[in-house]
Formats: sequence, structure tokens, C-alpha cells
Amino acid sequence: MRKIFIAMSLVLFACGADAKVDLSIGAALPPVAIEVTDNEYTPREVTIKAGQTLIFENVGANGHDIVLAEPDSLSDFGIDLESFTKGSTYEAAINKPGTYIYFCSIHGTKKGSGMAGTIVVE
Ligand SMILES: [Cu+2]
Repeated sequence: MRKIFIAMSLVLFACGADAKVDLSIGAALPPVAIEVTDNEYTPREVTIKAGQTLIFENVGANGHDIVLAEPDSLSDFGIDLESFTKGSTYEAAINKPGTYIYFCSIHGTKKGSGMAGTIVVE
């Protein structure tokens, strides 16, 4: 039996709870692309600046969606199956620093297994 160990790097950053986030820094950076295939998001984890744009492109043959594991953490993120058809893109910027797990409701779980990904917003 073969075991695969995945090393995860821990990104530490300082962020005061009341610190005002300067969105202009992230907004000036180029968008980060996430490729959506059958059945994964690549790269599985991205680190972006607050205000920076993410572009998800569905290049798979099947339908997928993008659902936050904790939907209350962001008010306006994600796209449903009907809207995210093959060949379509979904763009979003996240203005609130934090770590967000998202998943496909068909091929992944809200615990981050299967078709799932992590967005770290600094
Ligand atoms: Cu899927």
C-alpha cells in the first residue's frame, strides 16, 4: 500500500483586526487564473491580495459549481451549476483577508476533499 504525503506550507501574515485593507494594491495586480476541469480546481490553493481578481474557467466537459464551505464568510462569492457551464468563466475579487475553502457540490465536499480548493487572501 502506497501512501502519499502532501506537505502543506503554512503562510503566516500579520493582520490587525481593525486594520484597514488597502484594496488598491490587490486591484493593481494581474488576475489569478484557476482552471476548472473534471474534477478539480488547478491550482488547488492560491494566495492572493485583498482586491485582486480571481478568474475561474470551466474547461471541463461537465458542469461544476463553486460553493463556499462557509457561505456566511463572504456575501457574494460563488456560482451555480446553471451559470457555470462548459467554457464559461467566473470572476471574483475578495476584499476580506482570510482563508476560504470552496468546493463543487457534485464532486467535492465542504470539508475540502474531492473537488475543492483553498483561497488565502492576504
Ligand atoms: Cu464538479
